[in-house]
Amino acid sequence: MKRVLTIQDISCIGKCSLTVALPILSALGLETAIVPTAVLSTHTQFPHPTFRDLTEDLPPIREHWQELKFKFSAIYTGYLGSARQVDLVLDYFKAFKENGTALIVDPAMADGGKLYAGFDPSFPSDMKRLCAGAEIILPNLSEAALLLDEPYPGEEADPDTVRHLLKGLSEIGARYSIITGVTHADGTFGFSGYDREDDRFFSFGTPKVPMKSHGTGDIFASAFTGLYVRGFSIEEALKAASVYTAGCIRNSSEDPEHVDYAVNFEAELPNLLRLAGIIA
Ligand code: PXL
Repeated sequence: MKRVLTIQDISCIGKCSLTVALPILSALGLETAIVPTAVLSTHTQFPHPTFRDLTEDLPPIREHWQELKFKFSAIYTGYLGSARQVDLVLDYFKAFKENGTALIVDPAMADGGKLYAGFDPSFPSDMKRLCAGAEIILPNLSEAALLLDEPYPGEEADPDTVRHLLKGLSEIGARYSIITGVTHADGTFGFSGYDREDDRFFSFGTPKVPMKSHGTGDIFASAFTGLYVRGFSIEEALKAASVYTAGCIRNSSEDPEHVDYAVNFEAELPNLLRLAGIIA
């Protein structure tokens, strides 16, 4: 069984970060190692979450695993709380990167043009250092603009602006830059990407469901990571992750009991397993 490491916070209620990454990667048949960076009572879309910082646990966990010679097919990082955590995560990249270890960074820090509550305005420049060490980065439009210190282009950024942002992101260093939450010219909603080595743009979308939702970036990044590690090409993994994420949003929009702080990713796990070819 392939082993994936994911490093991000635990929001005890909120259906984001580790509480979606772990079930999604496990459902995809991958051994999932976790490094929790912090424990919050809820995600930061709720007022006044508690926050227990676990920064000082990062080095000893890494050192223990190095002694035990653990290997990982991928390291996938999400929400991180500070510049120091970025440096400590870069130490994980250095310690465990081998031929074939995919380094995937979702620079989860903003939405709607604004940094999440609690972040220092200097944090995007720290997250940029982590992106420079990755092979694949998955920012949304807000995060892409912040990483490049450019103005937020709005939810419906035009294709030229998206391509401009992708080119800028590619100069940070990752081979693949993917912007999520893009509305395409035909009205579909999905991602746009750029492969720096092949100088190639690509994009994909599904019919837009008019519902504002949280945690969908984490669902997308987790499903993408799992499908990619299972052997899907980058583009096929991105497309299937996009179809799954859109299904989660649609499921919630049709569920009269859906919560307003997250989407029904659980109900759509069978669909993810079908997309992965695990079940018929
Ligand atoms: O879904 C991204 C995310 C992850 N972790 C925490 C968050 C958020 C988004 O608000 O607050 C703690």
